[in-house]
Amino acid sequence: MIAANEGAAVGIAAGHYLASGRPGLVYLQNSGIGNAVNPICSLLNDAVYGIPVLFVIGWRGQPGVHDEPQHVFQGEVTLPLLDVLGIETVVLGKETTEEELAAAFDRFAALFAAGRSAAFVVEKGALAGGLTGEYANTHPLSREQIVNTIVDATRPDDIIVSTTGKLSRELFEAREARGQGHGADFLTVGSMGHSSMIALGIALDAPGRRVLVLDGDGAVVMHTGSLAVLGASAPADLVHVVVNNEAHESVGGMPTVGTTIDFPAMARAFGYPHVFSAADADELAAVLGEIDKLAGRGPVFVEVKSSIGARPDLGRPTTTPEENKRAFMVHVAEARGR
Ligand SMILES: Cc1ncc(C[n+]2csc(CCOP(=O)(O)OP(=O)(O)O)c2C)c(N)n1
Repeated sequence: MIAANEGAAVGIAAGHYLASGRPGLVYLQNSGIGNAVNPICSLLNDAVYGIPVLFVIGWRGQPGVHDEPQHVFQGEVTLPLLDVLGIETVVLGKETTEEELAAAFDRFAALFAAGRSAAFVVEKGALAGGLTGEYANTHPLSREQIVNTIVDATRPDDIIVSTTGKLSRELFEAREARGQGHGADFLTVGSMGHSSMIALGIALDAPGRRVLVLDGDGAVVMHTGSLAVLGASAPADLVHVVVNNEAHESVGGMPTVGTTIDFPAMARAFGYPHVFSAADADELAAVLGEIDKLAGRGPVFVEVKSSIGARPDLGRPTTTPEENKRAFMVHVAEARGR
């Protein structure tokens, strides 16, 4: 079962234990430990209910293994963090033997019997195989085409906040291809699900500036409550675009509940006064034209349906997050002074 976020997964596993007496297994990337901290401390811990869960945690940013900047610190603190959270860990690597694995399961079984949780922390490449499913839908536009179309429809003063995953990489490449520089874009390389709130913070402090959020369906599902706050805050020049490919494409394409959500109805319910949905290039062009006429009357919500996939040779930002922050702050300040 694919949860809305890692804390929600802990909730499902806890419910499973309460109903069956058997510990649930929660599989996550270490980026999501933060989302799980609250239910680990105040639900699972044996000072509270003592509900056992087996965590299987992918270790991005393991010290000594090169990884992207958003994984470096999280990778460094993964084992100490789990220790502080009272979760015993066993690291699984390519060299882990069957005997070591069996011993770990014995140890974990004893912990579970005592209402404690435990984690396998999985090094890169330790699990053979991988996901075999092929994920696809019938939407004609790729996420990269959508990003390029939106970039071409923006004005020099516009601010873009883009979501975690390949969308931000595609935005970076779109700017490179146009020789435009990257100052207008805040690439939310980590902090999945928070780009719309970063944009809200910017919009409240930079009134009159158009702020576009380029979000993902998985990211929106992860922290949907934020959209209610955005709708209620009513930033007049914020345009919230959700590229809905019905999948966590950036990390393997596993499905989200993007197919079952009526995003336009949701946005209306959350108080966005102008709501659109586009499923192909013509519809997207028409919607972007409409949005131009709505200056100062937002927030505007746009769902754009997207196929699942990315270019195999898609690059990564060649500037650091720190450089991105500095250039972005200059862009926001300069345009504010105009
Ligand atoms: C809290 C957290 N959990 C998991 C991840 C790993 N992760 C990075 S991108 C991504 C998928 C994002 O899905 P979506 O927003 O639908 O965008 P798509 O990749 O489909 O463009 C995931 C799960 C993360 N970075 N942070």
